[in-house]
Amino acid sequence: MPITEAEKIWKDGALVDWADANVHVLSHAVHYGSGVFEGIRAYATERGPAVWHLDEHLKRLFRSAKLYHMDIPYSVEAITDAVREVIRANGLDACYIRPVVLRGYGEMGVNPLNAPVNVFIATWPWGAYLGEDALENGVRIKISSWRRNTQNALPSSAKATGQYINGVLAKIESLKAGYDEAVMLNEQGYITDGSGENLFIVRDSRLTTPPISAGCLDGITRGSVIRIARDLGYEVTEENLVRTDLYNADECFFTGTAAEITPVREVDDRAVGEGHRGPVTKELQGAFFAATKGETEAYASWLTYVNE
Ligand code: PPE
Repeated sequence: MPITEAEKIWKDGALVDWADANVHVLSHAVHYGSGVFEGIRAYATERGPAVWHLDEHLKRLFRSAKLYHMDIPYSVEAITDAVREVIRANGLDACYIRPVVLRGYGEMGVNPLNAPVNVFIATWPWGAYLGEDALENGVRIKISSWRRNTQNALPSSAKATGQYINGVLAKIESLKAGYDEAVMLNEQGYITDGSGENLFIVRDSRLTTPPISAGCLDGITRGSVIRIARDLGYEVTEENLVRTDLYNADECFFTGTAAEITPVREVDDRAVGEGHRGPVTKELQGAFFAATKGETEAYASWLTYVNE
């Protein structure tokens, strides 16, 4: 979807104009996908913009970088300050935040170790990921014919740019076939995640989501939803799912920073439950969005207020 531009981007320690946050075409990351990134959201609250789970996202960013032997030349504290600074500079209330750490310009060849590491943090307003009415009416998804990359090829615990070319194949296939999103199976045939979302099903008021070991990203929204659901009294299990578990579910929904909690109303042309957003999904959305606005005391520590 088209980007709504903001004014500034943080680049290697300073704010630069949006148009000047560039990389050279011969940067290592352009050719070999050697970057790691995060997707974070800030929400509007009564106390100004607040970043949702900033600490957890930055921890994952540093873990992803470590896996690929990229030394981020800033501390977690410095990146935390930079996120706050760029949101303030852009005057944004609610926004999406995209830190990306990449192997830059200097040498060609697969060996990344001599390429410099560049850090960018962009922020811009980003609405509902899967379309404006998706949060209420749900999306139609397809089980992809493309398998999810296996753990010993591209480890799904890292959020690396190059790994997303796997999701790109699945996403294209689903869109060309007239669906909104794809879900990939792993080589064993178990459900992993969507091209940019984790997945949950609800059956007899019990929630199930695939375990991280199936090969899905260890989603931060997934973690928040597990906690919120348990606090609401639901049983939540992490268990391998096969495609028919989706067909036979009472409810199904995606979680993700961009997708938030998006109901799935149809899987492979089969209506899930009643074919529209179910009551458990709706309840979880209510609790989730209240927490993002700072309205839930129990989850207050999940927010970092930008102006305080
Ligand atoms: N699985 C994948 C493959 C994934 O990319 C995401 C996030 C998730 C699960 C959910 O993780 P979390 O955001 O921590 O709850 N996808 C990010 C990028 C989407 C994009 O199109 O770019 C996001 O949601 O920000």
